[in-house]
This record gives sequence, structure tokens and C-alpha cells, in this order.
Amino acid sequence: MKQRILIIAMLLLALALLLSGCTKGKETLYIFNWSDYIDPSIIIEFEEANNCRIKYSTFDSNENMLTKVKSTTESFDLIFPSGDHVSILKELDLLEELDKTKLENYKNLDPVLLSKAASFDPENKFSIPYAWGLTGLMYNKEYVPEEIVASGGWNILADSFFDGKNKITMLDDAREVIGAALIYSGYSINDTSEAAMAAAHEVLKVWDRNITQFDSDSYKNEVPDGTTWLAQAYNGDALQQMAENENLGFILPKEGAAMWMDNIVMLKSSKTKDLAYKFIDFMLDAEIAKRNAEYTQYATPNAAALELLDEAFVDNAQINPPAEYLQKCYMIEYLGDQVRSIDQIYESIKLN
Ligand code: N2P
Repeated sequence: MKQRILIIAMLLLALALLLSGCTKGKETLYIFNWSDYIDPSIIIEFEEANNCRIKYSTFDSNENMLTKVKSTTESFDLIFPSGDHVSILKELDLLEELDKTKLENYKNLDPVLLSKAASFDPENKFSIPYAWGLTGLMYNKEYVPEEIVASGGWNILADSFFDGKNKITMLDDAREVIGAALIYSGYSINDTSEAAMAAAHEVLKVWDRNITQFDSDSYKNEVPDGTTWLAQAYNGDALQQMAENENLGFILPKEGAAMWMDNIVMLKSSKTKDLAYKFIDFMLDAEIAKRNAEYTQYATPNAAALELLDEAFVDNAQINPPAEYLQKCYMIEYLGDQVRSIDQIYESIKLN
């Protein structure tokens, strides 16, 4: 009997030691961001400076992010949704209202971009602008002759040069795909009127003859290796690849492009809010935001970082296009239930 009590006592002691060991372990911050959207050295630097761990996971579309977050609301502390999805997450009551007094570097953000962000997050209460960009077409010059892209418009996607070749991909994102067809047809990306939807649907039926898949990640490898010749692409992702491979090109179509702003939000359920604030503030530091923009090749909403970036970055029209071009671009806005008309067309095109 005595021996049994001793064994139980020893087991309890072992359990207690194990548990205390866990709690004494490094604090962990769970981050969920788009793929290829941060300089990895910044993550390591933050971990070292704060004696913590970052568990970093990635997604390739807002839709996938939302599905994952809804099914496991307690798994992440910080997420990087696009503007329309900030509104969606807020409606679902998942977001923490941010205490800006904990963000010393908040002042670095450009007030003009903060006011744009107020369109999806009034008074900028729940989100911190992280990066913004545009969606265009990336191609491999080894396979796509210059005269094919010379028209410079979205309808390159219908060029008979691609007939039967199965070499074009578009993003796996309803707003981006239908958005491109809307812009090409002369409508706003946020127009869900019957006329706009009918026009976009007709255009997409034609483009779809050349489209092999809707995928938001694979083009980054497949355009360079020739599996895909032309792809709807995010500008920064294309520019990252172009820096390594001179056969690659990218155009912002002449009719205009989708524009988006991605943001950092904190989940209400986060258990490491202090650490999460520290991470946001770290990302808002001018020097860190500059390095991150250089690595990711995306435009930064951080005015202090923009001051530090060299001319080649600031004047790159594929990162920071001139005002006349931006006038033809549409920020993807939150549409509430009206987004269903867009989703329906997208699904019917994908099923064909
Ligand atoms: C980064 C993707 C950019 C985000 N790889 C599109 N909103």
C-alpha cells in the first residue's frame, strides 16, 4: 500500500514538473499571413529581441483564411486580411479593438492611407494597414512573344495565341477574377448590378477557354519554369520572381486593376495580447517596414519607411503607379450579401 502511495506521489510530482516546465517555456505568438509576404529575418529578429517564439502559418486567399479562422478561432493571435475581410471578421465579432496607446510607431502610418482604410474599418479601430498592391498579369517572355502582350489590356487572356495551349492561370479568388472581367467591361470592381454581372460573365466565358486553373500560389513557380505562360498575379509576388529571372515580365493592364490593402488584426480570443501589440509595433518601425517592403516588393502604408526607401523602389511604377493609373483602379470593397452574385458566376465558371 505504502509503495502504491509513493508511486502515485512520484507520478503527481512528475506531472507538476512537466506542467510548470510548459508554462515556463517561451511565450508563443501565432501569426497567420499571406504566403511570401514578410522578410523571414524580421521574424527571427523579433523572436530574439522578445525571447519568444513565433508560430507562423500562411494562406493563399482571403477565403481560405476565413474558413480556417472560423473553424479554429483560438488558433491565431494576429491575422493579415485584406480590407473587405477586415469588415467580414469584424461583423463576426472576432476582432479586438486596438489600443493605439500601445503602438508607439502608429504615427508612422500615412494619414491618407489610414483614411482609405477607414472605408472598411471606420475610425481605424480594428486594423493596422500592412501593405497594399495591385493585381495584373505576369508572363514568361520565353513563351509569350512581346506582340501578344503589347496590347497591354486584360483581353490578352483571350488572345488566340493561347488557344488549345492550356497555359494560363487566374487567381483562386472570386473578387479578383470577376473583378478583372468587370474592369475590362468598363464597370467598377464593386458593381453587382445585373448589367455588370452579365457583362463580366460573358467575358469570363471567353477567357475561361484558355484558363487551366484558378490558383493563387502556384504561378510563382510555374511561370518561371514554363508550366504556365501567363498568370493573373499580385504585383509584389511577380516582382519578387522577376528579380531572380530576366525572362519574366509583368503588366498592369491599361484598363485598370484591382487594388487592395492588407492589414494586421488581432483576434479577440488571443491569449498573448501584449506580445501581439509588440509585434505590430515592431512591424510599424520605419526601418523594419522599409526592409519588409524591399523584401516583399509591395507598397508600404508606412510614410516614415517610404522616406527611407531608395528612389528605385519609390519610383517603380509597378509598385507605386502614378496617380493617373490609380484613378482607374478600384479598391475591393466589402459588399455584404451582394457578394453572392459574384460568387455564383465564379463558381459556375470554375465548374465548366
Ligand atoms: C502576397 C499576396 C498579396 C496579397 N503573397 C493579396 N491581397
